[in-house]
Amino acid sequence: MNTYNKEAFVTLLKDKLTRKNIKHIDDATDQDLYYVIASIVKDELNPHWLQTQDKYVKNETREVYYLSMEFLIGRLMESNLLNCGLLEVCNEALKELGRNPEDIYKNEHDAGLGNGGLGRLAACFLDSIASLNYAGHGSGIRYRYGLFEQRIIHGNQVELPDYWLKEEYPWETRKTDEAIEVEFGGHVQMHAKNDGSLEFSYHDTDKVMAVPYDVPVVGYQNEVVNTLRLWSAELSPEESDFLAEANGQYYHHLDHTHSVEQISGFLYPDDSSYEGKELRLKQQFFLVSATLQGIIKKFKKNHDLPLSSLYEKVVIQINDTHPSLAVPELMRILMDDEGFEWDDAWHVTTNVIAYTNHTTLSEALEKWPTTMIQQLLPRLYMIIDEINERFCKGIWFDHPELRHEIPGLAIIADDQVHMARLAIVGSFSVNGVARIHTEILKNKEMKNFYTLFPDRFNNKTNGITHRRWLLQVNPCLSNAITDVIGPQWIKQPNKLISLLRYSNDAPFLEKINKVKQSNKQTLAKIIQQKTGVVIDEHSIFDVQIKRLHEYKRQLLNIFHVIYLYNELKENPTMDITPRTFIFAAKAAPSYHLAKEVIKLIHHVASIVNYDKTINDKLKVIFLENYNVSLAEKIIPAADISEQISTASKEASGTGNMKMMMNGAITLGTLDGANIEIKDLVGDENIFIFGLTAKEVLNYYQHGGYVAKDIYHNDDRVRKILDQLNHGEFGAHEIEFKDIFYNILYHNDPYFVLKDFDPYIESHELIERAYRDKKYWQKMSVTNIAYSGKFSSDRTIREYASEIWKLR
Ligand code: 26V
Repeated sequence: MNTYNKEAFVTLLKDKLTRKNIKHIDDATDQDLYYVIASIVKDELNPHWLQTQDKYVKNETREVYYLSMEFLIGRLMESNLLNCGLLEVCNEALKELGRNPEDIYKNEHDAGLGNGGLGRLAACFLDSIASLNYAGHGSGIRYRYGLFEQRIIHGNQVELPDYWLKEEYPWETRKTDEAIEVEFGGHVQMHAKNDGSLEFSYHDTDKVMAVPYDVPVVGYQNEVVNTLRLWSAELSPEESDFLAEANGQYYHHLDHTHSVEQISGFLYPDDSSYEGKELRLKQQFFLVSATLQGIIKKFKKNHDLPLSSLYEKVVIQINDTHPSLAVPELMRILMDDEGFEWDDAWHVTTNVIAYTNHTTLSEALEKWPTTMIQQLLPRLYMIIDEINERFCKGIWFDHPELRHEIPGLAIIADDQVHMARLAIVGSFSVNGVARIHTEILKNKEMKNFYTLFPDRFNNKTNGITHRRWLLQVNPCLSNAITDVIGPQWIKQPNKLISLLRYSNDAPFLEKINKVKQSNKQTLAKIIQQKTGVVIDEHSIFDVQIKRLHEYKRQLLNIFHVIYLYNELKENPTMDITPRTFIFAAKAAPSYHLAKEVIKLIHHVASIVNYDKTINDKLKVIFLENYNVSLAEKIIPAADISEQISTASKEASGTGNMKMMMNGAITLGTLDGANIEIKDLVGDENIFIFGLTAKEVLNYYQHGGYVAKDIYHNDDRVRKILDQLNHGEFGAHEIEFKDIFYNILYHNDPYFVLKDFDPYIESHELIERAYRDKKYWQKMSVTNIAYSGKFSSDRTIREYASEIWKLR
């Protein structure tokens, strides 16, 4: 893509600095340089951005729109530099100027427009779509506040607002001329037309402008630049004028402006339990309506085709049910604005929309109260009602064997709209995100829908972009790999498999080991800076980084730490390999038990880390404010990747893939994509323990598990729980009664005690394995070698060929 060498880049930097900042290089702050480099990158990519869009128009290319309430893109500078082919030269130039690239890149605010896995997946997908030369775009919301910033005060999580737009965000371009009006509320009038058909019009609606801000999505050195379009809510000029004219209404004006701007005000931070909050519903409709209207406008402009063939040129993938109002909204536009009959509109809609499910946790399933949709979106409610009527009638007549199942299938039931049901009925594809997850959807959670629509269901195992999660975050490992197998793996990650030939190659293993050691050293420094705790760089770095949820079982992890500590206290000379347990996790602000677990981890850390009698054999680290940038520092340094969810609960996981790709060994349950990792690397290159999904589901269905029995029979477990209950742990007197009660009196809903013993056993195996350096390094290389399958390039190819039908 580019032709700069170091000298030319230095000249360019200086030149830009003169023009933009009127400064000499020696006076430039890190921030000045950050913006100057961003401007160089934009000069480089903008022409390609325009060309890419022109090419799609000229070739009338079929395009995919990835609709998502979340895009957890993190920082873009390094990845844009990398994909433009400028990363190396820019780093060299900066070093030549005596500047540290990292200090400069960190001036970008980490864009946290997502909660966790689902939002990061969307970001990885965009990277792969562009890098594989597919025509695809993201569509989301430009939240003024991203996911809260986490601070820990006396072990407690405190949330601070994340005002990420405080400084200019260089990657976005406002497109005022492409703003779109979105209408809420009002009332619907029906008129009979001459031919007897009905016409619908809306009155007294609240109008909101959706203003797009476009962010470039740069393909890897292929001159493709796609678009991530983020919508911002503003008062429409018409409303503004109207309000301004109304005398004495100044405060009403302010108030109204405020309530409109609230729509893109903040990202909802709770990904664990669904709450029927009206503002969240407004956000969803805002995203969906603006996107669909925009798509149709563009279709009419660029194609000389009737709208009835929309599905030949456009496919819309909805990321979970959050954008599932796309189904009734597309119906509305086609019927009310474009004059389609129901059946024709339905044919188009159900051939355009495809739905991805990301969870089977019932607490997270979206169900909106009918009254709320009726009030906020009266016309959409009528359409949903009609879809439901037709769907239920269809079952009644065409599937009499399922008649008694209708209450569990109906889109509207118990005065609620079941969004997953709406999404399934209104789309042509329904996919899960890992093999086991899709099987659970087909055979359990969505069994009856699977009976009705067997061809609709399919699996697309998640992936991660190896460009960010290996090339960018672990350049030394990348170079070591390229040195032995050549650079083809960068464009074809499956080629990483050639590393198997080096899994016994002593010099290569030594090199890999050196890289890991140096990454661990770097992380140790960061840990010391952030927490003051000095850790042993040669200890096992045991990492669990993800949102805090009961089902992810950070509690099981910290119980094991307490157990080890208790053992060491009894036997201080015990010969164990030193361990560093590293946690990072945000809890939803209202998730009480999750916050208690954070507090417990800190409490354990405060005792273990300062207890001289255990000779620094154990350290517990909690890094606050987990986000993409922090993940980028931790992952290259991990030895053990903790993926210990209660089997059946973690749809896929993607952190598991990131750590595998960086040479960590998975310690995991047979859940999500862990199973597919195990199938590839084999039992001897992974540590698997615990209940299977089948066993878990069986316990839920038939009972038979009594947590108290384990408490009474296992001294190790009883000791830990009593320590929590009585505040006897260490010298401090902090109790964790809620955790204690949840386990013993709510019968340990996530099987922490049940899996405790096999978990301890696996840790013992790990300890032994780690002592044999060669053996460990071989495992590590084997994991890297097989990780190519988990590049999101593979995932996106599958979406493109099997669902999107892109060329
Ligand atoms: C749920 C909710 C519930 C209601 C309000 C707001 C909100 C926001 C986000 C979510 C997300 C729940 C689903 C989710 O994040 N699933 C995760 O998706 C990952 C990507 O497919 C997958 O790797 C994880 O296993 C899965 O938990």
